[in-house]
Formats: sequence, structure tokens, C-alpha cells
Amino acid sequence: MTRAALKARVERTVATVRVTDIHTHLYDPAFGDLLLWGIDDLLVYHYLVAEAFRHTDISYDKFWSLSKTQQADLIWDALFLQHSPISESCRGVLTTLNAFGLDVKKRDLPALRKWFAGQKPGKFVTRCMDLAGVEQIYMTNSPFDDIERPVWEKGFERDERFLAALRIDPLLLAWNDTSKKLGQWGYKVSSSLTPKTISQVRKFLCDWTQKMDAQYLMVSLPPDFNFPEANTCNRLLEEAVLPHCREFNLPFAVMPGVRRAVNPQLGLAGDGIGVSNMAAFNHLFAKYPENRFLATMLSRENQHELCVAARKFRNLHIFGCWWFTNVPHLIEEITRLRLELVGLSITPQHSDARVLDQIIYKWRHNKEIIGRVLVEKYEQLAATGWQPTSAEIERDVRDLFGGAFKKFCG
Ligand code: HDL
Ligand code: ZN
Repeated sequence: MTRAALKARVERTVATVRVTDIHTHLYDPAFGDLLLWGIDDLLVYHYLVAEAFRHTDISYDKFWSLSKTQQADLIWDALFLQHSPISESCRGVLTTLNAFGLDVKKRDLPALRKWFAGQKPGKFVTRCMDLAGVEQIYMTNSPFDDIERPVWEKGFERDERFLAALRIDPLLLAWNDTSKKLGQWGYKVSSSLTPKTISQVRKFLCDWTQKMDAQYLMVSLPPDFNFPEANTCNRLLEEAVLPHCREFNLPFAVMPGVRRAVNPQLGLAGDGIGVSNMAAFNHLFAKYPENRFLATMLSRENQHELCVAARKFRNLHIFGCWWFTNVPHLIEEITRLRLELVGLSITPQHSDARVLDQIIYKWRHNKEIIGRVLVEKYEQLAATGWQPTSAEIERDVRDLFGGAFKKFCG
């Protein structure tokens, strides 16, 4: 295969591979309004809220009192009209609008709103997934969400394209409040972690794993998470969560590095970042070889040691350029590092989409970058005389966009 043919082959394979999106904040359409979509939700995405506040002196309270349309108007004006929309979050909105065939150069927000108003939610899900090349979406599902929980309790017919992941941050990070909630839900727990309480926490995990058909459990952790260390989080982790994951043969996803509410007035946009203590996770992965761990870390500074950890522990699968690392410069840096240091047993990206339409831009941007790195890697391979075949390239690319994750999940 000539260099040009190889490049074209890799680019086409990446462009056409069907994606499994292993972490999002999207919902099965059965959850109704919890599934966000359309131009106003795209514009009030918390990434854009944070950026817009830098260009306005409106008070936080005044902004939050505005309607979604008024918030979107303010963000459109600040980030698209008063300044060129070059940040990744702004560019993403335009990539998505362009993919729908909408003419963004007119900068006509009312016309855009009119087009979205004509879309039918049901068909729109399929349209977005087709434009994004996404065939499966993993949700983030929390029994602690007062809007989401009743929908699960009532039951609904699943859209098989949407899979569940059981999110347990409040269990591990806010036990005092959470133990009261579990008590209200009929679990016989006390605030102290007695054997009875631990067994009831496991019953809670069992009930919700089954109710959701959860494919993995997940938690985000603050940068100062430490292990081993005698604390409630670690006792719940070792005595309830990890045994539960072993019993149900489910991976446990750890997402370290988020410092919640560094600016509480920004709401969802107010979370910050910190460098995590990788030694804690090395101890965790080493102590529980029977558990399978997924991990993505929020800090750029943790990425190299996370790759080294993946080399040490085959029960660790690293994934995604999460949140503040989800920008082209770092996606390229981190993907290159992972391919060079770990190889193909990784999942380079997830979308973390909160608005359905975002999967279109997130995956177009991701594939452009990951494709570019892969072309270089296969060219370097060919330069040794090893000719990667089209079938081998297709196999590798399928692995990177969901296949390796599924093999790891067993
Ligand atoms: O904790 C998480 O899963 C994060 O992804 C947060 O939801 C964050 O607000 C986010 O959407 N990041 O992309
Ligand atoms: Zn997320």
C-alpha cells in the first residue's frame, strides 16, 4: 500500500467506524426532558456558561433568573457575536449546526431556533446518532437524582441503544446524608458501618444494578482521595462496592481529580480540578486484582502516570480525555502518549455529552485528531517494512472505538 493509500485507508476506517460512547450524561428518550437537545441547550451547556461569564458583568443571581432562551441569547451574543467562537465548546456548536446543513454564517439565532422547533424528538435521536456515527450510548444513572429515580421505579421500555452505568458519588462521598436517604428508601442502615449496614448497602447496589441493568459502576473522586486510608469512603469501597462488582462481574470506573464547586455560583460550571495521588490508585488496582477498573483522570499532570499504571495492571482500562482535557491539543498529546506507551488496549475517547446534538461535534472533532495520530503510527509501522493490512487497521480501529472496552468488560 502506498503512503497515500495507507493514509486514505486509515482516515476512511476512522471516519466510518461505529462508535460506542462509553460515558455520557445523555438519557434514553423514555426519560423525556432529561434528554437535552436543540440550539438553546447547546448554548447553555455549562462549558459555555463559564466562558460567557468572562465577558459579562451580569450578576450570578440575575443570570440564573433568566429563562433558558434569555441565557442562550446572552451566551450567543458574548461568545459568538462579540468575539469569534474559537473555543472548543463554541466551535463544537457550529460543527453540529453545520452537520445539520444549517447556514451559520448568517448568525441568525431566531432562524436556528425555528429549524430546531420543527424537529421531532424521536427521529432526532436517530438523526444525531447517525450523523455522529454513534451506535451505543452509555448513560450516567444516579438513584440519587430525584427526577431520574421515579422513572426507573415506574419502569419503561428501554431503547437498546442506551445502556446504563450506576453512578454512586453520594454513597462514597456523602455517607451521612446518603445513609439517611437509604433509610427512607427502606434499607436498614445506620450511619456507622456495621455488618448489617454493609449488607444493606450491598442490597441497594444489587437492587439498582438489576433495575438499570447497569454495565459498570462509576464514581468521580476529589484529588485528595487516598488509599489505603481508614475512612468511610474506603470502607464502603472495600466492603461493599468492590465485592458487589466482583459478584456481578462489573467493572468499576474511577474518575479522579474533580474539586467540586470551587465557584458554587456557577452551578454545574463551577467545578475545578486538582492533581490526584496516583499511588492511591496503584494500591487499589494491586490490592484487588479480581476487580476490573476503568479510569480517566481529570488532570493533564496525571496522564503519564496513568499510562504507566495501565502497563502495570491488566485489570485497569484507561479511557477518554475527560472534561478539561477534552480539547484538541490535549486529546492529541494524550492519545499519542497512550498509543506509544500502552498500545491499542485503551479507549481514547468518550464524549461526556450532556446535550444529544453534541455527540455530532464531539465525535467529528475526536475522529479528526485520533485519525491523524493513527495515520502517523501506521506510517511509522510501514516504514519498518511491516505492512498493516486493511483488515488489521479495521480491527484496531474497532477496538479503539468501543471494542477494547467491551472485551475488557467481558
Ligand atoms: O462528573 C462527571 O461525570 C463530569 O463529566 C461532570 O458531569 C461534568 O460536569 C461534565 O459534564 N464534564 O464534561
Ligand atoms: Zn461525565
